Amino acid sequence: MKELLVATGNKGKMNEIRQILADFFDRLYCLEDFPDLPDAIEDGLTFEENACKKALPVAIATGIPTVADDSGLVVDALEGRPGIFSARYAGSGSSDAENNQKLLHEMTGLKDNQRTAFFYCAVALCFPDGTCRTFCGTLNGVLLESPRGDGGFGYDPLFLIPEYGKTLAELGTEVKNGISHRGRALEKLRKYFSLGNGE
Ligand code: ITT
Repeated sequence: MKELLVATGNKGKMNEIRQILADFFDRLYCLEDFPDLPDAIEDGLTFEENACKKALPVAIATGIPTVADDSGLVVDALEGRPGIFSARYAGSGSSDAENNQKLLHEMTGLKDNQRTAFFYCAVALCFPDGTCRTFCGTLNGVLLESPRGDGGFGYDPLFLIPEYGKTLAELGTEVKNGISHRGRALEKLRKYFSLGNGE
């Protein structure tokens, strides 16, 4: 039986990951199935490092292969900020709305051609024996001056995909998963399992 635990406290991510992986595993667990696990300490310097820090202790504690996603928005004109600090850009415990507000403030006055950015996602797959692999994906876009759409989560309402003329919050989860940083990273993970690895 193919089992996987998805170690994230972010409901938006969990929804997307569930949609992408549900048909592939016999059982997908989430952190709520294991309420006594300690919180991850995300003090790594890269997305990959933080993804492993979230997944490895959980895999070891539960005995179940575990994935975690560390992701964020990388803005060219802000020298890569907010990057690995995307979830807490406006301060620890900040909401998506507060982070978006701060981003808009930092980007005030930037012209269209200075508003390019990409999302980066590192997915770590860790096993109870202590081994880990990572898979990454990116998605390019342009940041708008005001939010559009109410789907998705995080910075989605500001993130325009020029090819579609829509923000990620306007595209719907299925389309988003087909093109997103997270969708691409998880596609690589699916391929890894399809080749008979990790069983
Ligand atoms: P977990 O660590 O529990 O998984 P988190 O939200 O703290 O949840 P991260 O540390 O990886 O996760 O931070 C990711 C942040 O980057 C997230 O909170 C959003 O602000 C942003 N982000 C990542 N992927 C995104 C996406 O697909 N759409 C919009 N914003 C995204």
